[in-house]
Amino acid sequence: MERELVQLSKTISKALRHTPWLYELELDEQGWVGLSDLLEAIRQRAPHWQNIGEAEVIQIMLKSDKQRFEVKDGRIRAFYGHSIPGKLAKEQATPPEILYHGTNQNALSAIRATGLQPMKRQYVHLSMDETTAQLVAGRKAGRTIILKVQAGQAHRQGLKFYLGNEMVWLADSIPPEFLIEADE
Ligand code: HQG
Repeated sequence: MERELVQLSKTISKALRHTPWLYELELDEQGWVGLSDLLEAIRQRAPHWQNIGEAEVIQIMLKSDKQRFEVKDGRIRAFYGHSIPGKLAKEQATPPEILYHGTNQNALSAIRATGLQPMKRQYVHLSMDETTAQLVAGRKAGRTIILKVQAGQAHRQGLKFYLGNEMVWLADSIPPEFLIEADE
């Protein structure tokens, strides 16, 4: 994706996941804001964004490697990744038997002790396949660690799982007994 669109995508992520108040936006309990309100806020952000419209947002959604945003009925929201205070309501669902989490060596001993925690975000993020987990882990410094998450078993024992997008599942936390280190 062109640099300009990547920059725009990052700004939209900030507005919809982390600091909507800096854009004078208020997310509803499922994370939606009016698309025109978002566009207005972005246009005011920088002179070269004065003509940004729905077309550019759609372009980002089509061209991006990840499905980050959802547009529906004149509204837009981020599928996952939120850090704002006030946990958003996500749709509960039955996860696949196995999910994956990509992390790094530095986090491993804490994860072994306390399980996967959401840290700065609202939810723990889990990947549908190992390749995606590798990409997630690759964003961080340190040796990559891929954890297999026994999601089916955890769900049967009462843990809640939520839909992010087609590749990302969410959970409140994952206790260590449901985690398998890949080379075990
Ligand atoms: C680690 C990106 C210590 C966890 C990605 C991770 C994803 C712990 C880090 C999405 C821990 C949090 C989210 C514990 C977990 N002690 N560290 N108990 N439990 N951790 O960035 O999952 O490009 O908040 O392993 O692709 O890496 O933004 O979460 O390393 O889908 O659209 O704490 O963000 O998508 O890091 O990534 P993050 P994540 P976007």
